[in-house]
Amino acid sequence: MRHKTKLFFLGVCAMLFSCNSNETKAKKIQEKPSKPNIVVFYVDDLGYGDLGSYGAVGVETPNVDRLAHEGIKFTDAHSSSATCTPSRYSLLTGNYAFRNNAAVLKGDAPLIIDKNIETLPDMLKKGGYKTGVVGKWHLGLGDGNVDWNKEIKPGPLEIGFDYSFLIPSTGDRVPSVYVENHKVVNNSDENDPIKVSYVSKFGDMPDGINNPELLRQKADVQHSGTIVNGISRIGFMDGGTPALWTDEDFPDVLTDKAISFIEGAKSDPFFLFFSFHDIHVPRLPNKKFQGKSTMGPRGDAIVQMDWMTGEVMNALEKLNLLENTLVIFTSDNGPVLNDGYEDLAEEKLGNHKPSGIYRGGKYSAYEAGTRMPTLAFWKGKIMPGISNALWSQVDLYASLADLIKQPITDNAAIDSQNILPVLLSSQEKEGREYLLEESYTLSLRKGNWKYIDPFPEEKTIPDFIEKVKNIEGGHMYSPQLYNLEEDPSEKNNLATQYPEKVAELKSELEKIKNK
Ligand code: NG6
Ligand code: CA
Repeated sequence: MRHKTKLFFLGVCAMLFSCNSNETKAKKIQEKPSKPNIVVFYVDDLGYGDLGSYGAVGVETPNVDRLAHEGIKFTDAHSSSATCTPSRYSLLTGNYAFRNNAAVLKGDAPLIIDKNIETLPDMLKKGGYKTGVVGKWHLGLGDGNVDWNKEIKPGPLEIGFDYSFLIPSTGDRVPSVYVENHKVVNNSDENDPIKVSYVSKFGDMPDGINNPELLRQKADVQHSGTIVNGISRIGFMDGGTPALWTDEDFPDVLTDKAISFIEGAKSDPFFLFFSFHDIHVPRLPNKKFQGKSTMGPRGDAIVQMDWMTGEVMNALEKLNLLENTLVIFTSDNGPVLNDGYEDLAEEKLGNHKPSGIYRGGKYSAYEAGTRMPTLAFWKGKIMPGISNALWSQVDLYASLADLIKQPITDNAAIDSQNILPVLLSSQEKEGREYLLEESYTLSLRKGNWKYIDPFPEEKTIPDFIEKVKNIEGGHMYSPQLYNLEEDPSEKNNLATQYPEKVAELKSELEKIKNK
């Protein structure tokens, strides 16, 4: 009897012990950081109003809208800047671009990201990720005087990416060739080396000024350099005939590369930065998409971008990765219609409003410069909803570091704030207290207040934004203050009415500048 009791007692103990250890195991598994794949769809020049789910008319975007309906649709998420290079710089470094004077780069500019800082892909790689970038780069390559016929570095592989397939600068800048890892693709003719100049015309290739009869789209003077594929570009190039791209192939080429990267990386967690050429100029959508909107090439390029997004999502679904992949969809800066080429973007606009209700667009200090259509999708993990939390793409660094529980190195990502809860739930309202918007000046948001820093008297306000681009730049010699709650379109400057608010935001801005 006694013996039996003892056995029973021992048995219960063993059970309890094993329960306990099971519990600890379960806890441990829970505590293990989740390492989902991360895909960032980064569209070029897509405005707040350019998607069906954000009110577009004249163009349908069912694939992207699916992410909006099944994930979080953000209404107050921002690119760091109203132009491309600075926004990309901030996203990949977690630092504001003004700290590095990062501005729109020429096509032969050296890499502007310091190899010694820990970038977003560096951080993710340390956390066990395979990292890849496919598409537009525009952050410079090489360290000055790049030779396009040799190894091109430093570039993405030197700042944390395992794989890169690039449009090196922009579609409207030479060289019009793809760069895969360190090499130009198909640069196969030794007797026809690639040469590039941003100073003057050279070589035998025709240009837009001397051979306008060869052009498929008329261009402004800046875009009247070397003609490739019937389109004149910014800058001059010669050689590399077998390597020259055909713009209409971008959707297939880039989507294939993105999907192959995913297929090759799927046994590790992976990070894919899929950086679209669309809907930047020159807008030359593939035949599959021509005439698919009522807005001409700009609308058709939106359809093309939607298709590319859908193809990558389908690939993730086929590979059974949707429940283990955080997808973020956003754009690098606000919309522009006429950005150098005559492609009927203005004429065919109809009732479509690329900036939605917001004022300005690309280059602008007003909201449409940086307020981006932004979505977060993660099947089974993120519940559908709309979020008006305030956050910036510069925050992706700290937020993704928290997601995968990877510490941030000292002095890295100094401007990035952890807004992970906002990224994962529309119920989480607490975004940033202050948000910086970069344009040709700096603006600061606090809640619904928006302050735009004036230009100093001695600096000339760039007038091409209004004059050439037909966009309200919002750059002035006096301070501006708007209350976006009552006045989302920034029509009533309240700076003289609320001097103390101006002073508060100005002093906060100074603190950020001097950090
Ligand atoms: C500008 C180009 C514009 C575009 C832009 C960069 C003018 C006159 N020209 O210099 O066409 O290429 O640079 O666009 O503005 S971005 O999206 O890469 O920032
Ligand atoms: Ca852009």
